[in-house]
Amino acid sequence: MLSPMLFSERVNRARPTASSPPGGDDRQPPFDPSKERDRGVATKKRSKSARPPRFKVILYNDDYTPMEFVVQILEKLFGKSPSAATQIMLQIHKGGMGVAGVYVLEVAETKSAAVQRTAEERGYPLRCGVEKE
Ligand code: TYC
Repeated sequence: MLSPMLFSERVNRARPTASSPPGGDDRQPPFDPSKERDRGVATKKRSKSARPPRFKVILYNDDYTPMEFVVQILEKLFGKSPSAATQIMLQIHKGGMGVAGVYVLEVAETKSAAVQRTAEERGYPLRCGVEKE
């Protein structure tokens, strides 16, 4: 079976090379990627599959969860420094919600579940959710 031509091969073929017969009629017009669609060649950009969508893990404020516990969660589960964790906690406390971290979906959901479980174990009503970036 013929293997599909790589993008780079197309680029290289389209360029005249020293080995091309001089003045021969095998020369091709300059390579124009925007024309590729007409010839049915897949042109999907690599970057699309290389970067899956990201999801924010959101913490919500409440009146009962201790500030120190939220700071601990941000440090232990989200890898924040003590000062970053304190800033995020205060932002949630004053603004109602805040972003603990941004991850691919599976990681975001795992972290959110861990927050929920840890808070429940301690009897705190801390709520956590996942939102597409
Ligand atoms: N508002 C809480 C208090 O005054 C602290 C708190 C901060 C709770 C952030 C939840 O996600 C939260 N004890």
